[in-house]
Amino acid sequence: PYGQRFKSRLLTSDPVTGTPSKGFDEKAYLSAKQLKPGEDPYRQHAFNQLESDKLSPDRPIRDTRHYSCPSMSYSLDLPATSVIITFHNEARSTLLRTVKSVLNRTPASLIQEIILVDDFSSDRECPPSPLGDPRAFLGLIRSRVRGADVAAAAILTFLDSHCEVNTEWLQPMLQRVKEDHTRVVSPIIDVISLDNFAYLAASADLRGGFDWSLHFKWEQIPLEQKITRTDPTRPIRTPVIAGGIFVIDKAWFNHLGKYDAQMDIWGGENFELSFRVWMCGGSLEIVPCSRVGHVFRKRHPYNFPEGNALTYIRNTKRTAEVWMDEYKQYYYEARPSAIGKAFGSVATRIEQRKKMNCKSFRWYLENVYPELTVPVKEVLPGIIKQGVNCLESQGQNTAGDFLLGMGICRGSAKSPPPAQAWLFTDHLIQQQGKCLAATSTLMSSPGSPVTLQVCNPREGKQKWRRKGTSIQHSVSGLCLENKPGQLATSKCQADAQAQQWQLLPHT
Ligand code: UD2
Ligand code: MN
Repeated sequence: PYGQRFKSRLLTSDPVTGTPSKGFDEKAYLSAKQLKPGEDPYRQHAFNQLESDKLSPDRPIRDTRHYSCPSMSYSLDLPATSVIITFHNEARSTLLRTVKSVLNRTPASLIQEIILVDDFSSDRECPPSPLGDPRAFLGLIRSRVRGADVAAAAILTFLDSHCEVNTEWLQPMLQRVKEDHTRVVSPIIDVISLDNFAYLAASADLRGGFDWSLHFKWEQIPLEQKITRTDPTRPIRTPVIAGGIFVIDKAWFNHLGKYDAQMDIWGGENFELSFRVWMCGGSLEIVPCSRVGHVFRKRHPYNFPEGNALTYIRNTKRTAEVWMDEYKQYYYEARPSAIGKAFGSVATRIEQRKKMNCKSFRWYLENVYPELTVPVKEVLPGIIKQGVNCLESQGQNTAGDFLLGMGICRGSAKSPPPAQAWLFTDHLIQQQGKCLAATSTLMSSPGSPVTLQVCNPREGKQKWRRKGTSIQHSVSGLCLENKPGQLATSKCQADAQAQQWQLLPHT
């Protein structure tokens, strides 16, 4: 019975006895778990179950894709996938609608199977799960690994248990993974209202981001990318994925070490997987022509045996300890309650990282997520020297712009005149609240003038880093150059005199 799979139809046979069934009785399944009169419809699932129960499992939803998506064509031999849905005490109407939306909106040839992993639901009335009967909560992370391990297809597709997939949701994602098996791809996640179950289009300009406490947030794609984005069907590179809905090559998932099986219940696994994918040679992207709706909730409708805060700390702390190198200090600064908390052993995960020869977190920050600012900590006052000249501020012009130029060094490194004294913080080069900035809108094109602006630690134009004797603009990767008459960014050249800077600290 453990080998039984649902072949594009719901329960064609009893998973335990193998007896062919007369098809799946949706009505009986749904009516067995209806709300009692007067019961709070939000209590059990943290969404309005009454509204969900009213809707058909086959309800139509609006096609929310960009109008140029329907004319896209995809390979005729896309690989089939195993869809894996883990759930704990999911409402029957939402779970059934998730499964039926997949059956209704996916070509049968692309679905090898739909694997439902019942993570020890307390309301279970079904026969024992084909995956065995855990005597305790596995949590969503270990449940997904159980599902992935039995999956028969070469491609895995994960879904939450309260989703509705939209028109042609799967093809564009399978296409990307077929072209390059190291890509891990997500759809745009539309919003299904937790109050009335309306299906609402999400913005197509968002990607996954986070702060140093490892708190996930949706953020606007950087302005620079937005300006150069001419094709709205093109995938969006994302530093992290939200976690629940993605497609990954099974062999690649296994090669990368699946999930950290010592993470409990919920949370943090999306960072761990995202860092791992990027740092170990893959990439993460959001495919805008794929849309999947999801019911976003405001609270967890299930209990955490150790409490929800401690579990989140344990999971994110394991992530920080394995993947964030020296940058983990910023995680602890942002989440001091994690200091000293137990998190189990991460030895085998670190070993796995070494074996795969993964890149550093510094590499990740510089190449994948330069917009994440390192908190200002060390402040080194000093001068910035080239030959006999020093970088200096030169007042304001009549238009009110702050002027920057080179002038002969005066005083000493220890006691420079105020106009030649700079503070080098982790990212900013500043003087009395004004910061060096690559000012053109398209900062990645060489030749952008470098001037002074009022400091804003979140402004990509103002982010610099030292690289040997050069000063590199973090976002564009271009180098600060002393051009005749003005300072500008330029293609980095190790032997260019005009790009060599001595940073003499004022100690
Ligand atoms: C988001 C993700 C979710 C997961 C989580 C971080 C989306 C749309 N959702 O939270 O997939 O990555 O962030 O961990 O990106 N479940 C179990 N066992 C448990 C707890 C939950 O199987 O012990 C199931 C649950 O029924 C659901 C899925 O796991 O199908 C995700 O749980 P959620 O919906 O409560 O998480 P969500 O959407 O807030
Ligand atoms: Mn969810």
